[in-house]
Amino acid sequence: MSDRRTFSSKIVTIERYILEQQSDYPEATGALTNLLYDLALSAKMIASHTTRAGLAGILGDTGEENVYGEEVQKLDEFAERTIYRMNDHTGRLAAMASEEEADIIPIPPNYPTGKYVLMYDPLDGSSNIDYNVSVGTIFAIHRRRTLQGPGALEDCLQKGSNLVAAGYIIYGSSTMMVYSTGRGVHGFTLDPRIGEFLLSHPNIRIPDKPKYYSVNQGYQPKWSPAIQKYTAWLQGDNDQKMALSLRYIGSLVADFHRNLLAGGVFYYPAETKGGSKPQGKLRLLYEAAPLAFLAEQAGGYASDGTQRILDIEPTGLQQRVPLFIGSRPLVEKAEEFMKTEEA
Ligand code: FBP
Repeated sequence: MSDRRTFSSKIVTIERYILEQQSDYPEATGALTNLLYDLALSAKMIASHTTRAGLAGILGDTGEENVYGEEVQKLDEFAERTIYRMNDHTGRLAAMASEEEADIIPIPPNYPTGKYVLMYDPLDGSSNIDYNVSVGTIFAIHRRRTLQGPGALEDCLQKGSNLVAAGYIIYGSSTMMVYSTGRGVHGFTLDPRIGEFLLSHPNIRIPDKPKYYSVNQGYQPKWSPAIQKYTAWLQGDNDQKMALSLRYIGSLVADFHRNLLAGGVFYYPAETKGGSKPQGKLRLLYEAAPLAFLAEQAGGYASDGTQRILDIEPTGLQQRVPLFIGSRPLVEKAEEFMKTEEA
């Protein structure tokens, strides 16, 4: 009989881990725990489609357009429906809001409401689905502000620093769920043989020595001089030792995930020279703020170039912000370049 001590690495499911974390909060009601469970289950259902996307007749678009006039991919719609159906009847939520919808999503009147609000991007990077590139789901959880009954817009328009929890699921070579409840960032890999998310990346910290910079350099002519100089600095113009390697997938969750594990910076700047994105492309509530929460929990930082993403007071559900996120020194350097430009 082999010596059991040789393989002592604990097998920890996400459910068990969430429950263990909850036990540190004697006052906890279990609502947040169960909400994270439901998101993990939604992820498994979506993953069961992404992993066989080419077969499942789920490639391509639905022929409909979303609030931004973008084509809605079938998988997008499936992900949207799955997350909604998993959470509309549980009594844990006051309201939801989706990157795909113009307004907040009320809880059906025949179901009870609860103390949290769920913001989500059902399938980020969806323009990459047909090319078998990793895509992701991003979620953010706030405590409601309104006292009771149906949730309202003000429950959703909260600063990132108020977040109770945030995370993403990446549907890539493996499916992973990475989240934080404000006590570190933890990654779980889905084992399709047993259908369980198992702890694979406890306490993720962004490495001190960065490797990559991630930006769509195709837009460079539309950037401000400060961003041009910043990009040159990342390429080691001033100090070759600094030169980072460029990696850009064009799927935010995949680009963020790589830099979280390997060290680096992802940025989607504003286009100030005649571009079509004066505030960048990414949405504050569904993309920038939840990932900023994770970045800071992993020792990194996120900024719009002039201020901390988590301090930005949202003005609308579809608000876009320029985003610089990842290794703290690299993001602070972007702020430095932007400041010189302002001076
Ligand atoms: P969607 O929310 O429409 O998927 O757009 C977001 C996104 O695809 C991000 O995942 C990615 O970082 C970015 O847009 C890519 O934009 P671009 O093609 O302009 O580089």
